Order: sequence, then structure tokens, then C-alpha cells
Amino acid sequence: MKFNNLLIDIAEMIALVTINRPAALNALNNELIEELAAAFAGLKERDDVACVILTGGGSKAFVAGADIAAMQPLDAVSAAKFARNGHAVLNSIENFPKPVIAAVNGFALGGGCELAMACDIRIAAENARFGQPEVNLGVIPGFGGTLRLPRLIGKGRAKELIFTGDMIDAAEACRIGLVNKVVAAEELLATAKAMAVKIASRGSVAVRFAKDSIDNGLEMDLDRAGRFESDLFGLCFCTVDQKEGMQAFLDKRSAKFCGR
Ligand code: CO8
Repeated sequence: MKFNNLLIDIAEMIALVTINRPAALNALNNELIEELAAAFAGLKERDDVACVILTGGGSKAFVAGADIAAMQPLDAVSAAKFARNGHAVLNSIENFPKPVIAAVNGFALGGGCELAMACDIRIAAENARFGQPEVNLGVIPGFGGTLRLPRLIGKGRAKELIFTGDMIDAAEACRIGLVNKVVAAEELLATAKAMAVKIASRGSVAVRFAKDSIDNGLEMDLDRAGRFESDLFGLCFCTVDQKEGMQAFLDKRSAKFCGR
């Protein structure tokens, strides 16, 4: 599929997906949301992709939010539809069977912050800025911000960010757990790639099960979550990678995983 707003580059088992609408600071409109959905659906099926990095085109923004010009004339029904489409694509990223790293290279506001939060890991450049400024526009976050932000940083801090609409810098985002680490802008992609390559070298079935257990386990009570984790732990023992990983340890050599 040809994309008007995305660049996709695949190398060394890593897919780099760049949201490329820099003239509008990569703001999310319907077309871009549909392209993101199609891109992730395609990458899901590719055996030559073990990990995805999502970043923004240009030097200023990861994604500066949903497209305000496109949203301004919407009525209630079409706004709810737009929000539901956004939820669907962000859920597909959160549930993507391989790790997704957000390399946040500038503004991550509104839908952009929500998109970053749907990724598994967030690495920010020093110039990144985060916020949920929707109340400044007379609306609330509509792509999962009221749901994922409190789960990530706690209810009190999430309410402060959402109620004030304030922007925070990368250092503050790191301090409150919104991002995993902050690096110099020129090191952002190399840092994200190094992490992706490291993850891709591990047992991919185990990484997938770990993602499943963390994401689903957080939504269950501890008893059910414990049983879910135990079942996935047991399933690991059907894989070639479990036999290889443990044998390699016993042989005092590096494991050669095959993803089965
Ligand atoms: N939508 C559309 N266009 C945008 C957006 C946006 N979110 N952000 C920036 N742009 C455009 C600007 O209009 C401008 O275009 P032009 O050059 O044609 O005038 C261009 O990008 C560059 O932006 P600025 O000139 O404003 O750049 P600055 O460096 O001065 O400022 C900011 C950068 C601070 C990021 C500023 O652009 C800004 O405040 N942008 C809006 C941020 C925002 O409010 N984001 C939240 C949007 S709401 C949202 O995301 C809700 C998600 C859920 C939707 C639910 C469905 C109904």
C-alpha cells in the first residue's frame, strides 16, 4: 500500500515508521489514522519485523495532536466516530504482537501524547514536550488520554495534566514515568534502534507473551492475572526457544533464538 503520510523503512528486523506530515506538525487526520491502521496491520504479518519504532517527521514534532482544522466543524456523531477510529488504531498498536517503541522527537500533544502512550516504551529527545491540551480547545482527550495517562503516571498527576492542559518537558515526563528515558535529539533514533535490536535478539515468543501478560494482567485482579501468567509461562515450554535458551545457559554460550 502506498502511504501519503507515512514512511516505512525495514532493516535488521526493525521497522521504522515515520509519521510524515511535518507542515502540520504531524497532526492526525482521518487519512493518517487509516494509514497507521493499515501500516500496523501489514507489519503484524511480516516475519522480517521483530520490533517497531514510531517517530515523527521533521525536527519539531512527534505528533502535535489530532488535526484541529479537521475537527473544528464536526458534529457530535462524526466526532464520536473520529474518536472511535482513533481508539481502534491506538488499541491495535497497544495490542500489536511485537514491541513498539515511540521515539518522541518533539511535541507529543493531545492525540500525539495518546499515540505515544499506546506504544510499549517511550524514549524522548531533550526537546520533546508532552501534554493533553484538549481543555484549551473545549474538549477532553478522545484517543484514550483519560484512560492510559492515569494508568501510566497515576490518577492525581494525570488529572493535573489534563485539567490544566499544561505542557511538560522531557525531563519532567521522565521524572513522572511518562517516558522511559531522555537522550540528546541527535541520539534519539540510534538509542531507539539499539534498544529495538536488543529486544529483537531475545526470544520473540517470550517477549510477546511478556507483553501480553503485562498488558492484560494489569486489567485483571492478581489471582486471575497470576493464573494467566502461569499459563503463558507454561506455554513457553512448547517453544524451541525455551529449550535453546536454557540449553545455551547450561552450555555457557549465547542462545540462538528462532522465534518458534
Ligand atoms: N492540528 C492541526 N494543525 C496543527 C496542529 C494540530 N493539532 N498543531 C500544529 N498545527 C499546524 C499549525 O496550524 C501550523 O500550520 P500553518 O503553518 O499552516 O499555520 C503548523 O502546524 C505549525 O504550527 P505552529 O505555527 O503553531 O508552531 P509553533 O511552534 O508556533 O507551535 C505548538 C507549536 C505549540 C505545538 C502549536 O502548534 C500548538 O499548540 N498546536 C496544537 C496542539 C494541540 O492543541 N493539540 C491537541 C489537539 S486536540 C487532540 O489531539 C484531541 C485528540 C482526540 C480527538 C478526539 C476526536 C474528536
